[in-house]
Amino acid sequence: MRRAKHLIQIEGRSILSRAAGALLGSSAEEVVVVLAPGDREGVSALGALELRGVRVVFAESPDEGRAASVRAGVRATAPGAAGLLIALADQPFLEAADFDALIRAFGAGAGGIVHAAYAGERGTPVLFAARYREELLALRGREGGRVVILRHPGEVCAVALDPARGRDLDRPEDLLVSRSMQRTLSIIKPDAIAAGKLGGILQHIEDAGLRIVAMRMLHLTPERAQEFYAVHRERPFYQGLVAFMSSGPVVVSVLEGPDAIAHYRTVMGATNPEEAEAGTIRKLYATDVERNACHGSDGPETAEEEIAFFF
Ligand code: RTP
Ligand code: MG
Repeated sequence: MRRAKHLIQIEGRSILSRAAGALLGSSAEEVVVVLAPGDREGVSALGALELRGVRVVFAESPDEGRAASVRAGVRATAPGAAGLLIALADQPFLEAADFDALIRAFGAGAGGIVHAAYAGERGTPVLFAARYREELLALRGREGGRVVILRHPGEVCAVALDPARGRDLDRPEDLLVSRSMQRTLSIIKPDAIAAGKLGGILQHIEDAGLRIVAMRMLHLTPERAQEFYAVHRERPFYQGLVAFMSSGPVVVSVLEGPDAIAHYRTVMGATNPEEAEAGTIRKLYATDVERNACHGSDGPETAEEEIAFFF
């Protein structure tokens, strides 16, 4: 792994921290992170995870290849551990449940070596029974756990995991897509529905490269509209906004795509249609600054809250 790769951020968190956090949430008894010697940035990327029990060790000879990392990690684990699960920082989308699936299969006696499989292909993480400890400690150079797996074909068991979560960041194009993949909440407001613009706006959204991954038509009560727009409680337009948003049906949807949050705000245009750029939804369909056809989340936290509000 290139020196700084584990520091790459996805949605504000390094891939190292994401992977270590998922492991910490699993039923693994201890989590050891192996870093290159002197990798202070790696240590600080882990931040509070260290306080929560993630232990950091440094590879013995960083230039040797992955064997040195495997050895350092194996050496650092408790000698009494029943198994050793080897995971990589560059699979930042795996979740605690994925690691648990391997641990469960191992606990159920599926085999002495349990590895992830993605669409039938062998992949990482891999869980080795404690009896392979010495073989792992004997790895040298660029050898990895694979060498041990190939030596014991009869002991190997595969656990199928979702390829989307198991994808790694070896290819730069994966990174470009995954780094910015986001979800945002859209509301097509009562004015646009009443004017028969729902179909046009949805088409506009899809043509802009946003994928509609969930959708529902509903009629907000004044109470729900108040709650949704609670941040604007003190604003002079609040009462009018609540009355408008509960005046007729709306269509709420979850949009997904690269940089979906900012991208959808651009596609919508400025709050006030008079200031909106040509070709934006609000320029095309909004009536005025209040009856402005659509809503889109304004940041990652609000997107998460607003999606949970409706779905
Ligand atoms: P939204 O939240 O709906 O996506 O719109 P926004 O971020 O562009 O605008 P925001 O400032 O959050 O305002 C929320 C909604 O309140 C109505 N509004 N009325 N009468 C007014 O001056 C006024 N200003 C805002 C609009 O419906 C706006 O979208
Ligand atoms: Mg807003």
